[in-house]
Amino acid sequence: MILFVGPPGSGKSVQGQLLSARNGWRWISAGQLLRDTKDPAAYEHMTKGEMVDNDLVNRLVGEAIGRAKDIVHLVLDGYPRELEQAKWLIEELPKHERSIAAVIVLNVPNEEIARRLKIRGRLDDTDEVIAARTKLYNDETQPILDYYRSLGIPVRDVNGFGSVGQVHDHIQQVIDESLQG
Ligand code: B4P
Repeated sequence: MILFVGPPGSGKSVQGQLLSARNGWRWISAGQLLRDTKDPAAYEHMTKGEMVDNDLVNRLVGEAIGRAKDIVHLVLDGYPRELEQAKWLIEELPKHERSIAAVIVLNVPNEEIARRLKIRGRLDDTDEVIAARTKLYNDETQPILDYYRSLGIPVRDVNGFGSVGQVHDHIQQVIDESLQG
């Protein structure tokens, strides 16, 4: 399993889908799973840029991993978003006979993020909500990366600024190295 971590607008979903399509893997997006539930409570949190309850997110992610049992590699995008989720995943994966091969961290400057999300214009892409989501990302991500590093899981930074194709090529290269190594 490959994890995609990055601030809102960094291209996690775009790159996760591209990578999965190219390699015959499965893309699992926590945000998309949540939007698909049409759950009113989750929806309210998401439109404010807040984290949705762990119980719901964990259940959705666990079920999605379970449905992908015949797929060689999974690309998990937007999960974990806090340390508790990161620990839950480590406990959950052996039940599915999976492990984390690499964590890809997509780095993109704030001005570029603002530009991308303005173009996309999703309901949670207002200035105020983007600021809340970015703050949450900055507060919650480092402990997750430190935790995974402490377990010996490769955490690889990738420059997410550039064309979709350029970023994809870089990610593919980093993943090929991680899967070989
Ligand atoms: P997500 O759906 O994960 O939304 P996101 O962080 O904005 O990333 P997304 O993947 O959609 O955007 P991307 O960067 O690919 O989460 C939404 C909400 O769900 C969260 O705020 C939270 O409320 C909730 N949630 C999700 N996961 C949760 C969890 N684990 N626990 C609790 N709550 C959770 O792309 C953005 C835009 O950039 C796109 O329009 C794209 O076309 C463009 N783009 C991408 N790459 C580009 C490039 N190279 N150049 C130019 N534009 C590019």
